[in-house]
Amino acid sequence: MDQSLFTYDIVAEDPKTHARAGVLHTPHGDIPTPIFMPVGTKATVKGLPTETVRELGAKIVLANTYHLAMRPGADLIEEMGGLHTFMNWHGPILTDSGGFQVFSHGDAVKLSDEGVRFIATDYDGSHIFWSPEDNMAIAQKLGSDICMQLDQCPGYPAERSYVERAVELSSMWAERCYRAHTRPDQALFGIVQGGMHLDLRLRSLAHLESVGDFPGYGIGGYSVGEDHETMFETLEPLVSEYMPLTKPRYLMGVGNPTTLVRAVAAGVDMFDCVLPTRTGRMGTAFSSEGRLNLRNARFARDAGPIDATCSCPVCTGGYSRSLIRHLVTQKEMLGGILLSQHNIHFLLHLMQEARAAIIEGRYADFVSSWMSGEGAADY
Ligand code: PRF
Ligand code: ZN
Repeated sequence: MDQSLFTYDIVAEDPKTHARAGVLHTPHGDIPTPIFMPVGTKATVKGLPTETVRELGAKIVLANTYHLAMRPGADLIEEMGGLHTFMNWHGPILTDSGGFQVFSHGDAVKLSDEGVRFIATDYDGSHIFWSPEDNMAIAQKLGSDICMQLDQCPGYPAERSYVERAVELSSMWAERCYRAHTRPDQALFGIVQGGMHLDLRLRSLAHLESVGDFPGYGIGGYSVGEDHETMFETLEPLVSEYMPLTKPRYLMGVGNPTTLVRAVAAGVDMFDCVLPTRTGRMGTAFSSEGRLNLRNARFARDAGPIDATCSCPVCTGGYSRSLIRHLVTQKEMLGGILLSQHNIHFLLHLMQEARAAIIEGRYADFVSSWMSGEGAADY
């Protein structure tokens, strides 16, 4: 498959860490890396009009094939002109495969060599079967710029034999997705699995490299219940020593600010997570002082912004902690909307700062100053 539209230029490499700054080219625009990608599972970054998402500085958003295939359906979206037109976002879009739903659905999925059978517990309870080919057909109808292979994400802790089987299945499916994927204006990324076992991760990676020339690689199966140190024990060597230098590396489902800062040092380029929007809707803000719970009574008479060091439209626009506390405790929808904006800005801005530091060759200092700051304490 010709994937020549998706070249990845490395712009700078940090001298003391494995961090790099790059530009990933896609048909709907260029993506500067490292980058955080806001999640719009059901064709919407919850609560935010797309122009707001763009004004916050997002360069690419996520959507999910499983959820969109359930409602409103891939045929309908195709009929409406494809996902970009449908969701009124004309920049790059990445669609995840449904591999994470294999994990989050627990007992409501049955796996076989042939594919996944989901019991659609979050919709109408219908049973649907997806082969890797079905998954690719859906992704190609949606027309995202980047789609992900169908994979199996094991939880943690898990028996080694279970993780080994997940690698085997994901490898087999990678091959079938690769063969079934034919859209030259859409990139297909393989996904490295293997849990907390470096040898299994390397087996998974070697298999992907033998399948073909993927224009990028997802790193799945982390942030599934393990602690940070356990994650970095295998993530760090995997990324810094073994993953191909010239391809973008996407750490899936990770949005913790401190984890982002450290993973960039290991050489990760792309991240996505529901954390900024999901916790925002619950009243939580990222800040230079760590995580803040805006429901707390100590903010009742606080006239200041969420974070005095933040340049987001909420913090510079006159919205006080006092007002936001009132909104979230009263379940007024503006509370979650404002916090989602602030939190997305926080991660986009963190990655912009990281990129500037890499380009100036001072990323090691950036990491140490982040790790010693108040903001890192909580994460
Ligand atoms: N696979 C897929 N999507 C994902 C993951 C995965 O392992 C994760 C793991 N944190 C998040 N999203 N396909
Ligand atoms: Zn802000």
